[in-house]
Parts: sequence; C-alpha cells; structure tokens
Amino acid sequence: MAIKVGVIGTGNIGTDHVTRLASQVVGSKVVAVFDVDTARAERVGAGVGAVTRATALEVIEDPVVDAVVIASPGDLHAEQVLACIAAGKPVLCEKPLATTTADCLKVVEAEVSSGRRLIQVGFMRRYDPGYKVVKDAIDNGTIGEALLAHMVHRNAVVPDSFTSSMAMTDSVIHEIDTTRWLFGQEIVRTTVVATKPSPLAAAHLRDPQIVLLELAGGGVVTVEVFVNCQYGYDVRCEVVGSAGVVALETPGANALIRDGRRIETVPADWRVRFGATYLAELQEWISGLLAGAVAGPSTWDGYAATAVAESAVASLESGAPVPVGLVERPGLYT
Ligand code: NAD
Ligand code: ISE
Repeated sequence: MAIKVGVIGTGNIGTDHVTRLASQVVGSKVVAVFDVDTARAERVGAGVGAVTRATALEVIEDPVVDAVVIASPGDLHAEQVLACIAAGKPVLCEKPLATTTADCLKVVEAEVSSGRRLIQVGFMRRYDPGYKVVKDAIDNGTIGEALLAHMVHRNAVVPDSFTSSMAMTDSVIHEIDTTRWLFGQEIVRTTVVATKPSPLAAAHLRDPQIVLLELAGGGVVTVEVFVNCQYGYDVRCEVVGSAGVVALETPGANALIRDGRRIETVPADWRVRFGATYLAELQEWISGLLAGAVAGPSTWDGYAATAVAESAVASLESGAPVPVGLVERPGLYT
C-alpha cells in the first residue's frame, strides 16, 4: 500500500520533496504535480512518472491523489490548504502556514469545523537529530530547568528580493517554532534590534538583526539572523539551564585535522544542512498517514508562529517591544 501524493509547487524545495517521496520515502508515490511554471512541472513530474495538472485545484481534487504537499510561495498556502480541507485531503504544507494571522485563522476555523486534523506544517527542525537531543535534554531535566536560549540563523547570501521583514517571516520563523517546541510555551512578546549593517548586504536590507523572544513562563531567547554571512549556512541553538547547557552547533560535514589545525566544512545551504531532516519529516508524515494519523507541527503551531513573526515585523518597524496576541486554543490542538 502506498500513499499517492500530489505536489503543488516544483521549485527548490518542491522538487526535493518530489524526489524524496518518489525514491527514498517508504510507502509513497508521487502521482500528480502542478506549478505555474509548466515546463518545470513537466520536467519534475516526468522524472518520477507523475502527471502534470493544469491547476492546483486539479491536483487537490484528483480522485487518485490521497494527500497533498504544498511547496508554492507562502502567500498562496492559505487558499490551497483550504481547498485541501474542503476535499478532505491531508496536507504537508511548507512553512509558513500562511503569511498573515487572519489567513491562518481561516485555516484553523476550517480544520476545526472539519472535526479532525488534516494539516502538518513543514517545521522540519522538529525531526532533526541534533534538535531532538536538545529537546530531550530539556524534557529529561538533564540541564535542570531551562532558563534561556541563544540561537543563530545565518544564510550565506539571499537574493535582492529578500526584505528585512522576510528575515522574520521566512527565516526566524524556524527559530520561533523551535522555541515554542523546545520550551513548550507560547511566545508573548518580541523585540527586534538592528545592529550595524553588513556592507555586503543589499542597501535596503537590515542585516544582521537581533530578535528577542519572551516566553509566557519568563524565559528569554535571543536570535541572531544574518542572511548575508557569506561563508555558508550556520544554524545554532544553545539552551541554558539551571544545571547545565545543551548546545547544537553546525555539524561539520567533514573535519581535516593535521599540522596542529582542525579544519571543518560548513554546509553551503539549508538543502545540505537539513537534507536528512526533510527525509525524516516526509517519512514520518507518510508512515502516519498509512497508520491513519496526522501528527507533527499543527495548524495551531503554524498560526502561532505567524503571529509571532507578525509581531517581530511590527517591532522591526517601530523599534519597540510588541506583544503577541493569540486567540483561545481550540480543543482540536490540545
Ligand atoms: P521557489 O520559488 O523555488 O519555488 C516556488 C515554486 O512555486 C516555483 O516553482 C513557482 O513557479 C511556483 N508557483 C508560483 N505560483 C504558484 C501557484 N499559483 N501554484 C503553484 N505553484 C506556484 O521557492 P522555494 O524555496 O521552493 O519555497 C517554497 C516554499 O517552501 C516557501 O513557502 C518557503 O518558505 C518554503 N521553504 C521551506 C524551507 C524549509 O527549510 N522548510 C526551505 C525552503 C523553502
Ligand atoms: C528558507 O525559506 C528556509 O526555510 C530555510 O530553512 C531558511 O534557512 C532560509 O533562511 C529561508 O529563506
């Protein structure tokens, strides 16, 4: 038995998901794809024996499709996820769930009305072995009581179209989800501080930036986001507890040790750093569907992360701390 998957968006990550679902994930088959770039969709689809559909809705409503992966640009996610809920199909939706809290709430409402979980949001770090060690150290009390954390999110370069607010909505949104997941608490306030800009970043971009995330329980998390660091992809996380510290540093792909020196390689980008993590995420999603369950980061997690990112964008604009206001959490997500 295989889950027959339809994929919407065959760009960078959509293509990677298609390849993994077709050749590495056990129990899945890619049967249909769609992208507004028809040539690209046809190329990617043909590579795995999937048909190319003329619209996203045709993929979603295709009776052969059991489940859908959404890897289109973020501002299209809400509409496409809502169509999946209407069709009763489970979805793995890439982050963000939607680009505004208003749109996220429409999805929350629709899923709650459907009476069951259908959506998993692509916060893949929860499937990363390194992050899992950090989570276990907190949950098992190995570092005592978790008090605060320091996180780093560095990309080598970004295209000119990348904006200062995208650093929050596109990049830091991963640290926002990681923080909520690690601490098991909501983030109640954000503050964004600009620092001296890199001369190598685009003139319109505030880069790097420091973000302060305040937790409901009083803890604080700092995030350095620097999307033009030049040297590679560097994601770190250090949680400070009352009895110790647990740290996740960039895993070096290889280390060369000689002549009194240790030289490590740094991953080039997120595809390299998190390659195995995306595979684990997809495998758990498919295995869950085969067992009749949808788990993983929920619609609520997607909504809460977007709400925090929105508050960070407001803080970036005003320079002041901005509270995060969340609606009451529906029972479906407790
Ligand atoms: P991309 O630009 O490479 O790909 C997006 C694709 O969507 C393009 O091929 C584009 O033609 C297509 N598209 C545009 N309009 C469409 C429509 N109406 N219907 C269907 N497809 C449409 O972008 P990407 O880097 O692959 O990012 C896609 C999504 O994945 C974003 O939401 C992004 O935030 C997310 N992402 C997540 C991670 C992660 O680490 N989890 C990494 C990269 C991207
Ligand atoms: C990208 O969309 C991702 O999600 C990557 O994981 C992140 O590192 C990058 O900053 C984003 O632009």
